Amino acid sequence: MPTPDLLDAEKEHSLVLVKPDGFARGLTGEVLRRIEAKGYVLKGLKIKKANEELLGEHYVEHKEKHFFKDLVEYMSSGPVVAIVVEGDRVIEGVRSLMGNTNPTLAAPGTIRGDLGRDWGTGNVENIVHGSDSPLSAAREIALWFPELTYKES
Ligand code: D4T
Repeated sequence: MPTPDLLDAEKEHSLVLVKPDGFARGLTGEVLRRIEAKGYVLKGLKIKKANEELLGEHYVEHKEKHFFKDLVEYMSSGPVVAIVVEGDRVIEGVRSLMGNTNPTLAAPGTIRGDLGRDWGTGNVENIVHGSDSPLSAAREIALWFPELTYKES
């Protein structure tokens, strides 16, 4: 069995997803380019077709929301690219790069503002996800990258 990759527990990480719309539109490279150009470091990267179980865990805070079923359907409609990103204040930094959740309202200059729009599907197709807190990041990295473990530096 291969040795698991190690993450430095002293450093901050965010779990980023290029969502099915972003992947299908060929925007994975553009998302990665912006994250790397900002100076963050990629520590894990994979293409994965998420199932309902994984997405139920990932979006556990939204389980009771009216949009949950449609959200899971959209997120499982095609492959996503899951990325572990490292850097000081990377969680805030990635969310700043992403912009407002609603791509119609997201500011120009952000990923969602420059590349996203409402496609009339009824879903918020907003290209990317980024963890919203250190606690969420740890939970989400464990879900999407169970093979990654933390080392103390
Ligand atoms: P994620 O979690 O995907 O990075 O998005 P945000 O952090 O920007 O936004 P969120 O948690 O509030 O929403 C999660 C996810 O649900 C979709 N959504 C959201 C939706 O389909 N309808 C809605 O009304 C809202 C608020 C979009 C993102």
